[in-house]
Amino acid sequence: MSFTQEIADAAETIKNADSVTIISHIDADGITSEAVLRQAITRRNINLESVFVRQLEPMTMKHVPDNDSLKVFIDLGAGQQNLLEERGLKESEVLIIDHHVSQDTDTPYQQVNGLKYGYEKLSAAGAGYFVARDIEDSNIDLAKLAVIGNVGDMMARESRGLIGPAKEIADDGVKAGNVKIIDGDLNSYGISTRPLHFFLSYSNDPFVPGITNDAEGAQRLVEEYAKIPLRKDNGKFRVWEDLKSDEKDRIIKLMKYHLIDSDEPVAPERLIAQHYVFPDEPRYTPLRNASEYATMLNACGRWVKPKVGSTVCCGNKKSTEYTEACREAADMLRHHRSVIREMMEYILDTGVTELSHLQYLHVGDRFPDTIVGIGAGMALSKLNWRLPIMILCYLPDDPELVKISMRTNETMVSKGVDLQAALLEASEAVGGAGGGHKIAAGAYISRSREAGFAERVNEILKRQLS
Ligand SMILES: [Mn+2]
Repeated sequence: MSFTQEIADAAETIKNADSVTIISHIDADGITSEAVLRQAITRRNINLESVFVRQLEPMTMKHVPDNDSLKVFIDLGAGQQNLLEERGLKESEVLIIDHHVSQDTDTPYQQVNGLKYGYEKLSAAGAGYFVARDIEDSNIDLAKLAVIGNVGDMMARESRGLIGPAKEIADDGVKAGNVKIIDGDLNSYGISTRPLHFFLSYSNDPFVPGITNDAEGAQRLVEEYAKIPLRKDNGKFRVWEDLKSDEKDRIIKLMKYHLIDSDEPVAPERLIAQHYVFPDEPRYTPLRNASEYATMLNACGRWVKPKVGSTVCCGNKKSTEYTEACREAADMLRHHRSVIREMMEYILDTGVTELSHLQYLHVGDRFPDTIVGIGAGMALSKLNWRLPIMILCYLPDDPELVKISMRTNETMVSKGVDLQAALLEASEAVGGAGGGHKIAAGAYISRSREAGFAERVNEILKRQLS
C-alpha cells in the first residue's frame, strides 16, 4: 500500500456511500478537515451529518450516531480504534483520515494516514484535502482550507514554511487562485490585523532585543530608522500586509541588526518565514491569512462552537448564515484573546517558581484548560526564556485530573530540550499520559500525584541538557 493508494481507496469509499457522518475534532485542523470533506461530499449530493468532539473517548463515542451511514473519523480515530471496536463498528462502515499514531486492533479499519509513510508535516485537513481532490479535480479550491489546517497544527513552524505534501497543497491553492504564498517574510503573527509597531513588538521567535515586547522601540525602528510611515493617509495604523516589499526588507534588515545584541547568537534567517495570504478574503480581518484564520477557528472550538467556524470555512458569502457566523467568530476571537491576555497577566503578576531547569505555576481552575498552553507560551516570551515553562491547571469537568502544559523555544530545543519526551516519561511514571512536540507538550496526571511533578520533570530536563 502507498499513501496515494490509501487516498484513492478512501475517495472511492466516500463516492460509494449513500450517507456519511463526519466525526471531527474541535480545533482549527479538525474544523477545516470537516469543512473540506463536507464540501467535497455535499457537492456529490451525498447525505451528510457532522459531529464535533473535544476528543474521542468513551463518553463522546455516544455522539457517533447508530445508523448505517459511513462514519468518517478525521483528525482523530487512529489512536482510538479500540473504542470503535468496542462500539461494534464494522470495518465496512468506518473510514479514518488522521495524522496521529495508529493503534493496532483486530479490525483492520480503512485508514488514510501519512505518518506511516514518513509525512510528519501533514495535518488531517491536508490528508482530507487529498481525498477531496481525488473525489473531484475541481475540489482544488478547498486547498486553502487545508493550508489553514496545516498551519493551525503548526506544520509550518519548525521548517518556517509548509514542506512536502503540505507544500503541494499550498501550490494547489495558488493554482486555484485563493492562496498567495509570500516567501522570505518576517516570522511573526498578525500580518493582516495588528498595527505595524505592535506586530513587530509581538514578534518573539526569535527574541529581538529592543523590539520584542517593546512597542515604542518598534515604533522608533519603523518611523525613525526605516523612515516608513506608521499610518495610512486616513490616519489608521498600517499593518504588515500594507507594506511594499522594499519597506518590509528595510525593516527585516534593521531587525537583523538588533539580533546582534542577543544574549546568545541567533541565526538571522530565523527571522524569516513563509506566509499564506488569501486574496479572496477581506483585508484587515483574521480571515485574510492562514495563521490568524486558524486562531479564529481555535477560538470557535474552545468556546465549543466548531460549527460556527465550519460555516465560515465553507464561505457561502452571500448567505446571512455566513455573515452571522463571521460576526460570531470575530466575537469569540476577541474573547479568546482577552482571556489569554488575562491569563498571561495572571502568570506575570503571581510569579512563577523557578527550579534549576524549568519554571512553573499552578493556576487552579481560574482559566479554561483549553487556553492554558497558549497563555503559557505568551508568558514565556516575557519571562526567562532559558527555562521551559510549565502551567498546571484543574479541569472543569474532571475533578480527578490535573492538566500540565509546557512550552519552550527553538533555542532550547536546539540545545537538547524535548518537552514531549520529558512529559511522556514523567507522566507515565505517575500513571498519567503525555505527548506533543519538542517545543510544546501537555500531559494529564492524577491530582493525587501532582505534588513533586514539576521536580520530576526538572530532573529529566536537566538530564536532557547535560
Ligand atoms: Mn490535527
